Amino acid sequence: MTTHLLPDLADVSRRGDRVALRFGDTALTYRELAAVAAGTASRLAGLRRVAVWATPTAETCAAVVAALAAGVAVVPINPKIGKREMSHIVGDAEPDRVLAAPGAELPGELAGLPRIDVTLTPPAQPGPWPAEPPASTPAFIVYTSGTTGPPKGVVLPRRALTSNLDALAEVWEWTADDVLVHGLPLFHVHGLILGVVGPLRRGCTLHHVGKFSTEAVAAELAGDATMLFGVPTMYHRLAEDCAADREMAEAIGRARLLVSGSAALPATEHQRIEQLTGQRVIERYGMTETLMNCSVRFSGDRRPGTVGLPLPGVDLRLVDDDGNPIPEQDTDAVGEIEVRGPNLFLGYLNRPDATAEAMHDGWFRTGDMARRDPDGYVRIVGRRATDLIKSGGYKIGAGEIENVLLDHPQVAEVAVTGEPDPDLGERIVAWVVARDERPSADELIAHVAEQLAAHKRPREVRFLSALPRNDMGKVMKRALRA
Ligand code: MLC
Ligand code: AMP
Repeated sequence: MTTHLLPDLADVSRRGDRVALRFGDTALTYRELAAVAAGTASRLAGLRRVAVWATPTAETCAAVVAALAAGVAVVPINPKIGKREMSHIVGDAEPDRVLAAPGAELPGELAGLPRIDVTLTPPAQPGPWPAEPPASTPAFIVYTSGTTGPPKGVVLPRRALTSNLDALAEVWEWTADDVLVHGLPLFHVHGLILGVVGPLRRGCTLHHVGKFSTEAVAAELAGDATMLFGVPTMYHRLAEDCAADREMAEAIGRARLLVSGSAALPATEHQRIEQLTGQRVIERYGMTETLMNCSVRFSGDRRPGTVGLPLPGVDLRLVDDDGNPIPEQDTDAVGEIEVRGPNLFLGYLNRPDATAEAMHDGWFRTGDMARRDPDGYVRIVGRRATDLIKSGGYKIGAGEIENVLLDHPQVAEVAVTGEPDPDLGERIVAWVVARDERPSADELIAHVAEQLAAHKRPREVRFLSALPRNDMGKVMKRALRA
């Protein structure tokens, strides 16, 4: 028997008339989505990978489902991507086609690829759903920032999706009766794999609000939505607005499940949401390379500041600085999290060196530091690399921004750091030593905005006469932050 990645789309006799997706006024049932996707899938047969212009729309979901049906890997593209990232991704992934909504204007190299417009009109005679590809077939190539250099393409096989989404369903008691709401972007694991493939695999309904707003998600939870997915910045904004709006707090309180991830949810925020809405947020911990590793169970103790237990099927250990495993009973020790299981990626595209470096005796090195509570709950306490910034739930490599700023003719030296921010978790700060003529902060921010995605722009630029360096000449970023 084949296990389909998307059983309710492969066989619409199961739940065909149920709404699969709703974006604003646009809704598609399982039957309609299956017909639209099968039509596009027939045009993708035999291709290796396709880029998808990942606007928050039903067309993006239809394009992704079509590629998954055809067994063709999806490279989701942030529609606010900058020029430099675009050149890198198109050159590195070499997509055979680009899939986009009709009328969407594609920039740069993407516009040069053969294009397939994805419409929501089902073909007159929808073809059959293609046979299920092997579980090891790449499903997605998601680009993620490292500490230095351009983003790396994380190749995720179908088995990572099926095993991980089923593990989440088990621990969250997530069923076809749920209605998920979120306003996450559709070019990362959180919004796209958990937030779109997740509900479609469960046979439940997704209501996507387009651009996130507290009002939009509250309106859905006041209606028939049962679950909310968000990053801590979204929960921070919900807490702020619920404090001023009783009706909003009541709407959020009606949810069956509020899930936070992609960055640490501060314990104070967890407690504030509980006080305002009566709901305790469930925190889960994941990564592009591993999908989800840990979560608090639906029926478990929702303690603030922890990401709960490893998911079924995921092996997790903490290792010390020498790479030796720390015994589970040692609840004082802090170590790096390493994981193993069917949830892992296949490797970084075209980067066997980086893939090998990320592995340790068959375990994936996450770079996240944690300790364990006596009952095994994992508490993330920090990150190994100071050059990785998490802002609004986006991972941003300091080196990528530094390289762009160094290309500016008036920048002599630069260091980029993340500073604590009550809304974004961390905000990007650029420390700049100017040449003879000092550019304005706005000019430098605009320079970054042209080359990189919008969320990689520094929020602040601070000018210095010299950067603090150690005896080796290396910039001491901790001294800057202090
Ligand atoms: C940014 N902007 C600036 C600026 N920096 N404008 C002027 N000067 C600057 N320095 C602009 C942006 O272009 C945007 O414009 C607006 O300001 C806000 O930028 P933003 O960074 O997008 O923030 P905001 O719109 O406030 O959105 C907050 C947010 C968003 C939480 C909605 O950060 C978000 O969607 N985060 C989700 C990230 C995510 O999905 N991560 C998952 C990774 S997967 P405009 O025009 O757009 O308003 C992963 C694995 C796992 O981590 O475990 O899940
Ligand atoms: P990304 O590479 O964008 O997938 O980001 C993955 C990183 O996000 C992880 O390595 C963690 O540092 C961070 N992260 C994700 N979820 C959590 C969480 N619940 N708590 C703390 N950090 C998290």
